[in-house]
Amino acid sequence: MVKPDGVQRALIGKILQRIEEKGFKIVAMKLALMPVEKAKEHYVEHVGKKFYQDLVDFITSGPCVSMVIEGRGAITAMRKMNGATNPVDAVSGTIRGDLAIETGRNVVHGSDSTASATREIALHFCSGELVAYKRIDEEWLYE
Ligand code: DAT
Ligand code: MG
Repeated sequence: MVKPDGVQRALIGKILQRIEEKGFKIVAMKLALMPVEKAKEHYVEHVGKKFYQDLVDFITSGPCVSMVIEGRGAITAMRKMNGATNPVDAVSGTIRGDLAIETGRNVVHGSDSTASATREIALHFCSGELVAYKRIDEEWLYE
């Protein structure tokens, strides 16, 4: 997900380019303003933490671009491509390392496990919004 800061800073294209060039397939994508109730559900694991309210306020402060990424090892690889939560710790070459400064404005979200991906996909997309298709370079991306 490209968070509201990424959308406002016109970084959608740059972020999508990294994902496409890596070889991952975008099988669903939308720009939407997240309703507060959905934001609370999205960040349910952080309920009770001191930054929770700021997180909900921020993620609902403008549109996000949500997408479903498919590819071998996509969850782990996307987390690595996103970089460490605190951009100060995110290495160069990662999205947060290259494009962000503070934890609360770290440009992207990525599901951290199969379980959270399943939960988050169901929260942000209907099953009919996921599109199965073949990319023409797949046989050059996979052995
Ligand atoms: P990530 O987004 O890398 O999965 P997370 O799930 O621990 O990180 O936290 C979700 C978001 O909450 C994170 O992207 C930014 C914010 N956040 C995390 N830890 C924070 C902290 N200590 N202070 C302020 N915001 C924080
Ligand atoms: Mg997380």
